Amino acid sequence: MADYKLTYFDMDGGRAEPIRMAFHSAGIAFEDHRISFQDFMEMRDGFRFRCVPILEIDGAAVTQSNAMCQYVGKMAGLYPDDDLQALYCDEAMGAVEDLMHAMVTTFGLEGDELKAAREKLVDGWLSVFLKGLNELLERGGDYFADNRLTIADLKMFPLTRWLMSGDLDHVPTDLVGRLAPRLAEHASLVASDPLVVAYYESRK
Ligand SMILES: N[C@@H](CCC(=O)N[C@@H](CS)C(=O)NCC(=O)O)C(=O)O
Repeated sequence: MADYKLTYFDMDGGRAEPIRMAFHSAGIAFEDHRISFQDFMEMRDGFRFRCVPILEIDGAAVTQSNAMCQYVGKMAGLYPDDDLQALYCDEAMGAVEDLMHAMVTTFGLEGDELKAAREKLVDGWLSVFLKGLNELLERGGDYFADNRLTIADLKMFPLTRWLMSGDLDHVPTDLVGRLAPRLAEHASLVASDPLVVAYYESRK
């Protein structure tokens, strides 16, 4: 078995979370290397694209979280075999990436600047992406692809949970429920999946 080391921020969310859950589900041991923001600033020049997550496989670094999701998702049986279903899975993961990029533009802002940026985000790209992701669920049923839990659901769920948590200033906690009711239901479904429950039990 290869030696896996996944480097990311010390948070139960973000781009590394679906990869951690997939490793856990596959029963594949990996080093869950969690770093502080200060660590990141010191290390970032050594990262190929100056960002995380980084997956090292036998010491060789790989970047791009969706590629990692596909790779580990396949090993965990969480990625569709069927090409069309794989396309649906990838579409959802790509949309989540784009939404994350839109959200990041508001990070680091404070006070009135943050409020204005978040309100613009809520009325603009956040609404667009929530409605679009809701549509993907209307197409796919309860899940994004393959009529079952895949790595795309594991990528979406931590973000939905965050958007509904109240931890993001000026993002109303009922926004997801109002604009994307299927997505809110999806978050509950994924949260109660035995795979996800077992992963968070293992984190206690
Ligand atoms: N396309 C990359 C994007 C990675 C990315 O933007 N990572 C963020 C953390 S979630 C990051 O490292 N941000 C710090 C920075 O850009 O300085 C991927 O999917 O892995």
